[in-house]
Amino acid sequence: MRVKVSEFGMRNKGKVNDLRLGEGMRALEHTLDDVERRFGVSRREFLTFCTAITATLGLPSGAAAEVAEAITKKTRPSVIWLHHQECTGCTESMLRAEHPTLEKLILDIISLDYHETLFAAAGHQAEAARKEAMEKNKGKYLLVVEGAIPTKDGGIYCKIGGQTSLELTREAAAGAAAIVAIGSCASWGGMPSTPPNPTGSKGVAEALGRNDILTIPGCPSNPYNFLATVVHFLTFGKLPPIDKKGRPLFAYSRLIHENCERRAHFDAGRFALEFGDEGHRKGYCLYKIGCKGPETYANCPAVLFGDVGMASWPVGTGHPCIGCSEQGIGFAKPIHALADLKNQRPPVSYPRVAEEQGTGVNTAGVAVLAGVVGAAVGAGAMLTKKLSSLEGSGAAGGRRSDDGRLE
Ligand code: FSX
Ligand code: SF4
Ligand code: F3S
Repeated sequence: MRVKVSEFGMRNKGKVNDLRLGEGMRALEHTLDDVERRFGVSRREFLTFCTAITATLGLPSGAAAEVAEAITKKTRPSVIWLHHQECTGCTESMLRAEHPTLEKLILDIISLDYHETLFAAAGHQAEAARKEAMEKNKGKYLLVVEGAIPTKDGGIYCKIGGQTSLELTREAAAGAAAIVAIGSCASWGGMPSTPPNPTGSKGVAEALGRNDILTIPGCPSNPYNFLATVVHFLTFGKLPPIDKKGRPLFAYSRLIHENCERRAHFDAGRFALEFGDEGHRKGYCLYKIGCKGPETYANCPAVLFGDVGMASWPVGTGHPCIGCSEQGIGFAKPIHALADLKNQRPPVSYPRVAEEQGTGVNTAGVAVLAGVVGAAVGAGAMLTKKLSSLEGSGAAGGRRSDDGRLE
């Protein structure tokens, strides 16, 4: 079993290579002897992992030594993992990584004391184990919640062991050191909350009325983001900094559009117009077939997904991002609908891919022409009027509406 840099994000490779193992890391050498046996990786691979995860978390390279020390020396934090309304995809994506090392790492650095899907125990035994773990680790355990919480009609639409999801979560939250909502369902309601939301599904923070819950949205969530969050908790005894929606800044502070490998095509006006057309086959930008990358905050293009190699994320494989991690976008906005462009617009100076190059005049061209003639005859107002009628008639070509659509 080998840990590869790609497992922690190919896009971090450069950063990892740039990092130097400092004094702190060398001082740790003697504590690394057990690494091979415990994690099934060589010491070098383990240190590479520590520097990669440090880079992912946006920490200075020196912190890699602290991360390595925490993973090798600290007591594994107790984790109680609850399931509510969801498909278990978040657990599955964590466990079914192509390289089982990721799963091994996650399960080796935490003490998973209660997890309904993975537990061998059932019924009263499982309930007793949950209560015992909560009691034994009171105030110290990490509560991970997967799935939305139904709140309508007293929350009767999801019950385990006779208790509603809401009751179970309240009970477990009371003694938790920190709470992580994993997946879009637990973060903001996700798919179960899709209108008309018959069970009144809510995310954990809303259901509990708290604003200190870390959310890792995504359907499913990316296991690297969970792993990085746990490593931060283990190393520093607290969760990483979050934004207003509870998302860790290291993973959700940038729009997908800002890191997308197809961005150059967007900027150059080269778009797929339908699935399988020339632009799609050539790997052009997927904006016009509904990509929500311009309005979705996540690090998918940077950390990738599923360990199947380069380009293993939705847009990389040729499918527009559906905004699965973004409240109000995923499962709410139609997949084919155009994304709202938050801070970038497709340029108006390029014709569409489907249009013959070199035909017609585009808006920018008309504007330049208007400026030259206006200066010459000193009749700017008149020309502005003419320009609008030109655009209105469609003669200008390439005119875009406010949402960036070509008209
Ligand atoms: Fe939801 Fe995750 Fe989607 Fe499924 O748990 S985020 S439905 S992948 O399983 O909660
Ligand atoms: Fe990438 Fe989508 Fe942005 Fe195009 S619209 S650059 S495919 S994120
Ligand atoms: Fe989801 Fe879009 Fe990332 S669909 S997995 S947020 S690329």
